[in-house]
Amino acid sequence: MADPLFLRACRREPVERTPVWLMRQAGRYLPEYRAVRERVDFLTLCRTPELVTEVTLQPIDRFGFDAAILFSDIFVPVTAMGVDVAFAPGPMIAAPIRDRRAVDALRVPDPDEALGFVGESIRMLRAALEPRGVPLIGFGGAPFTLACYLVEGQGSRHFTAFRTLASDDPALARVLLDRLAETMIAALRAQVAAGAQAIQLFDTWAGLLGATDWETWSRPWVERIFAALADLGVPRIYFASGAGHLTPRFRDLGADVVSVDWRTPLDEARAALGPEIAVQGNLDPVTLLGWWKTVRDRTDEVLAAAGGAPGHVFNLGHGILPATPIENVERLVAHVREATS
Ligand code: 1CP
Repeated sequence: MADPLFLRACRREPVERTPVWLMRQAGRYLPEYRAVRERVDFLTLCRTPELVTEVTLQPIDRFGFDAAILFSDIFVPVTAMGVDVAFAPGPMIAAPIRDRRAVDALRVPDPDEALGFVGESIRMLRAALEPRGVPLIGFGGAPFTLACYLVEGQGSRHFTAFRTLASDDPALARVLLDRLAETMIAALRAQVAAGAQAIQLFDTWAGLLGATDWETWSRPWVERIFAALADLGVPRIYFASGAGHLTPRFRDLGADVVSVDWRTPLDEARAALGPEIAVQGNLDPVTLLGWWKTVRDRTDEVLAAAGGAPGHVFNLGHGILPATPIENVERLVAHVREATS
């Protein structure tokens, strides 16, 4: 059997039609996901391989997406570093990491020991996905984005706490980022060893940074992670939101695919990235809350901007919103299929 469309598109090989999946495709907009969450809390769900498998497959079986993404969270490996994280619904850090003692206390966990449930989930998923012909994406958080939450303690508009720490005590900020990068390298290599066929690195908040600060506080650790995955031969995808001003800088990051948010048209992203990087995206998730006719027109605009050249994976510009009507997702998938075959 030929390689799945998604993997071929990531490698910029020709495909019969454009593959489609959506960030956060398993989640609260699905009644069957909410039913599982009524029974278990979020972290218990992430730590139970049978339930991870069930909710990861929910959107695959409902919509026929061309890729599955492991159901987990960027903070799952962080819990294994010895950080007390709760979800409400976003991550809440019981004791924000703000001084040398807190940074020194962070362990770099052995994923086989501390995150065995992730490997087990991936093995169960691969067995279930193989007959469906659907590949599995593993993922992790980029050190800058993880550090934003760890120092702030929770989500924030500006994440001033980490950015102030970086300016007041750059040496300490670097130790924190080093520790996070080491953890992510081990966790992501373990995901691939268990069967993940591509890796997406979420640097959601990178767009907060100006170009110089992104070069100083995000790039070195993302480069290190991608370099440490290079020998595994799986596509490496980088996602940053609100990062149009940084896109030309993603050319030599070690990413095979750049996931572009809705603010930057894909033809502009492609021009900035050059011919050797595939693009993923980039419908505005808010579009899916409106009339189908608008969804269709905007989807056609995304496909036109992606152009005919190989190397496009259709996706949203960020995660699907909980209020999204299911019918729009069904029609979106059918439309991308029909319009590109
Ligand atoms: O059921 C619930 O109440 C929990 C909601 C939820 C879900 C469904 C959280 C808490 N995480 C997840 C799953 C999740 N998180 C996935 C699953 C795979 C998928 O289907 O795509 C992924 C890839 C993530 C990644 C993630 N978590 C990111 C990066 C991606 C992004 O969307 O920007 C970030 C920033 C987080 C933190 C986080 N965890 C949960 C929430 C609600 C948040 C965001 C909080 C915030 O906005 O600051």
